[in-house]
Amino acid sequence: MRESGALWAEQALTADGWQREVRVEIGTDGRISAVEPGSTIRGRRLGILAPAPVNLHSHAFQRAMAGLTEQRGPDPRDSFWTWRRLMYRFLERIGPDEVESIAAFAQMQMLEAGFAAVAEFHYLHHQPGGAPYADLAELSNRIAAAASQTGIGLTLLPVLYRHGGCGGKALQSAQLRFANDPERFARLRQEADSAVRALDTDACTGVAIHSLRAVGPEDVAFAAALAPNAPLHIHAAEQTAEVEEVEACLGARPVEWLLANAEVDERWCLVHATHMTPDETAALAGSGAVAGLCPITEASLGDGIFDGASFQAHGGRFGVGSDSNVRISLAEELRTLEYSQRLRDRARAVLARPGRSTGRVLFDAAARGGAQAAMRDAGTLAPGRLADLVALDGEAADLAGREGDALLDSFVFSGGDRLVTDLWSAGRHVVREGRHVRHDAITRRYIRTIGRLKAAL
Ligand code: NGQ
Ligand code: ZN
Repeated sequence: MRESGALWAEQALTADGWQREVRVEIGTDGRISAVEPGSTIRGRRLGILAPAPVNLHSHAFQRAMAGLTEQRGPDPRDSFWTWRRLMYRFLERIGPDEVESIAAFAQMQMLEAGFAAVAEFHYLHHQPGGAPYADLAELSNRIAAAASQTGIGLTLLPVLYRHGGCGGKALQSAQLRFANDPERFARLRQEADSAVRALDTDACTGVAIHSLRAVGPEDVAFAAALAPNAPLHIHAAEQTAEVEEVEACLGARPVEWLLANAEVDERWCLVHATHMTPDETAALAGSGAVAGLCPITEASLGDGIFDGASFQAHGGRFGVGSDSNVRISLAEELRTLEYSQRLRDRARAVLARPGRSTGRVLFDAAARGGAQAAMRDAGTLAPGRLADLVALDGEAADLAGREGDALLDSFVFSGGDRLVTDLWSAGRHVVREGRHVRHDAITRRYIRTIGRLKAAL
């Protein structure tokens, strides 16, 4: 899928801002080798070219239950926790083939939406009942196999999960598939890393801690030491009940506890960070860590609203993730984030800055924050960086007459996914004319998988 050679774009968002008539050269190593504004047309002609962000948080398998959790159950109040029960029940039916097929489909949709890469927060490790597969890293390997079919840039995050709740609570039966002691987790991670290394050189393996509910305080230090230079992700402060549970157990709120007890720095991504006090917001922003926002899922699950305005005022870094994959759309993640701020503050253009429109601020943050969270040498269109590039249709009515930042505003707030024509992930040209190069085969296999899952219900 790798394609070296020249691209030419009418307008491109480069490291030096918007430029016109830009020739971009992709080297055989999947990196950008030249960026030359004001060039005559040569190579593949494109409309608008921009760095393609990383999707910094995904649970691929959840894509297959999209649309199946929107009824009211017997509980008086449907919630994140009732959704989680359904998710656990769905999980019981998922084996290696399903993981691979669903992950390939989800990754394909990510690429078609304009994401070049994904940080897969992977916690489904074992067979139903908890016995390991013959190959301990079987399901991690299936995520890697999906990435080799789709060409997405993979940062695999095997997840450490030990307990059913704070204070070492027993695992529920569905959670047995997630659980490892530290020794086995280290082995699993290493085996998964071999599969990831067999992909292209831009792929990498990090570490994740499911949450402060699912591990003990000592496990946080263990996970951080396991791969000291790799990305480190954790779910934190998504639900108020979670904040209360952690506070009761550890004597501090999740983000507060992490900032005081773990060396939270640039390698960390705190996923959600929805419920923070003003002090936590300022301190997390100052740590250099990325807040991993998943606005569509956070809305879907009724989590609450991240305080983007104040996090941004403190210089906080953030990116976006599709998390539950109920809907896979870069533009819609960014739009949902901004709209949540507007609805709360009864204001407009909340995340815009002087001289930078809302769409531009959101897009820049997602590109830089996502690359940092995935430790991917991307996020800006400049020589030497990975060729993670998204092209938008310069002929589309939604972009007619638009220039510079207004192009991104029209992408985020108006045109959305249908504007994506091409996508390169580390030089792999995987989306052409709006479709993934293996769209039909991956889709057919996914539909067969869903058919099997339905028959088993
Ligand atoms: C997950 N998802 O691990 O898939 C979680 C739900 C939990 C989100 N937090 C389970 N969106 O947090 O315990
Ligand atoms: Zn998650």
